[in-house]
Formats: sequence, structure tokens, C-alpha cells
Amino acid sequence: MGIIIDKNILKFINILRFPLIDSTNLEAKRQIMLGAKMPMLIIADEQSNGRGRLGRSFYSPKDTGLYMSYCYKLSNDIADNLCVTALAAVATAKAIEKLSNKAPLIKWVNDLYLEDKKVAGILTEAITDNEGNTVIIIGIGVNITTEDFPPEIKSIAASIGEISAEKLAFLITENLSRLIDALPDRSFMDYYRERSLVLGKEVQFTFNSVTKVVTPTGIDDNGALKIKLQDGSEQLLSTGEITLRIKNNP
Ligand code: BT5
Repeated sequence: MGIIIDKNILKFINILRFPLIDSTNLEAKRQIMLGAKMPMLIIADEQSNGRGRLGRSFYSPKDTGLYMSYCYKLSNDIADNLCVTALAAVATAKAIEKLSNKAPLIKWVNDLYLEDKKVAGILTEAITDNEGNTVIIIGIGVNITTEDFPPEIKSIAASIGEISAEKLAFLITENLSRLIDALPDRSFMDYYRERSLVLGKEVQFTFNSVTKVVTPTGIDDNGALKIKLQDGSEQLLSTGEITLRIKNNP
């Protein structure tokens, strides 16, 4: 397909591969506490305990998806979880687009969608290593050829179609590495906004078990979502403890 992977970037990355692991993010934490070299990329063919946000799970069957965690030591302080998650969504969407010619949309803040179904999710975490450094863990799960989803997600999940999981992992890693270097200028946020699935649409916003119908009107450079409530007032959402659901598509 003529995709060129920048080996110069990969050369400096500590790459660990597992046929089966509980969760690449959990393994990342274990490796970080053992003093593993950073930046580090962990890839698994299957996860027995793939994790989503807020204790949710990410279905990760064998050989039909990409399950990876990219970890790096924080070198600047402009990298809150929200912004890094937005950056990771851009890195992943661009890599998928390059390899499959399909253009995923981004559902704030961490999901990629194709034709109104979720094809990828991102879980960003931070941990302090034994030397006191903050290490960011970007966990990315992509459904590549998964077909038999469990009943509870059958209607909301889909796959992107046959592409190489390894190429996808390396392209995402290359994109991540470049975008993290350019993080302070926030140039990736334009792409993030252009690809937003929710801007201008009526969505349900759930917080602390209260659901309201709102319209997202913008996304600021830190990844926070501006929403307009039905009474016309506006609010900026930046906490991760939010579930956005496209109306009529739970
Ligand atoms: C996410 O959470 O979508 C973050 C997923 C991150 C997964 C990667 S895989 C590599 C790394 N290691 C890990 O252990 N995790 C990361 P959230 O936004 O909370 O969405 C979770 C929800 O998505 C679930 O409650 C389901 O409704 C749905 N879901 C679960 N598995 C899915 C799948 N394979 N495809 C689409 N939707 C799924």
C-alpha cells in the first residue's frame, strides 16, 4: 500500500509484544514501576481485561484488533489528560485514514466512530515512576476485523476492516511521537474539531446520573467541550466523568 513508516522514530522506542495480556495499560504500569526504558510501546494480540474509562471494559478478542499502550515521560506541564486524549484521537484517526481510506469521526472525548458506530477507544492515564517522573500512558484499542461483539455492544460497535495491526500500531506511534513534540502549539486541535461527531448536534450529556439534552458548540484548545443548554446558557466541560450519547443512538 506504499505506507512508509519512519523507522528513525521507532528506533528509539522500547517495544514489548504479548500474545495475551490482561491489559496493555496495566502491563505498562508494571513495566514503568520496574524501571522500563521510555518511551515504550506495548502491543498485545488479545486482552483478558481490556479496560475503558470509569471501570468499564473494552472487548479485546484475539487477533482481530489492535490493543496498544504508548508511554512517555512528561517533559512539559501542558499535558493534562483531556488534551493528550484529544491528541491520541487525532493520531489514531489519521493512521486509520491513511491505511484504510476511511475517515473516522471523533466523539468527544475519546472514541472514534465510523458510520455512527464505535471502532476505537482511548484510555489515557498517568503514573508516577520510582524516580518521581510523571509517565503518561496512552491506551488505544481499535476493532480491525472483530465481527462477533457481545450482545451489550453489538448495536454500537463496528470494525474498520482488514488492515495490518502492526502497521497501524507503528503509524499511530509515529503520529503520537510527532504530535507530542508539538503539543504546546495545539495544531492538532483543528483536525480534532473538523472531525468532531458531536459539534452542532443535539446530544445527551450525562453527569452524576443526571441527563440533559445539550448542543456542543465548540471545542477549545485544551480539548474542553463548549455546550449550550436548552435554556440557552453555556457551559465548558472538561471533566472526564461525562458520558455523551448521540441522540437516538445509545
Ligand atoms: C474506552 O473507554 O473506549 C477506552 C478503551 C481503551 C482500550 C485500550 S486497549 C489498549 C489499552 N489497554 C486497556 O486495558 N485499555 C486500552 P470508554 O469510553 O469508557 O468506553 C467503554 C465502553 O465502550 C464500554 O462500556 C462499551 O459500551 C463499549 N465497548 C467496549 N468494548 C468495545 C469495543 N471493542 N468496541 C466498541 N465499543 C466497545
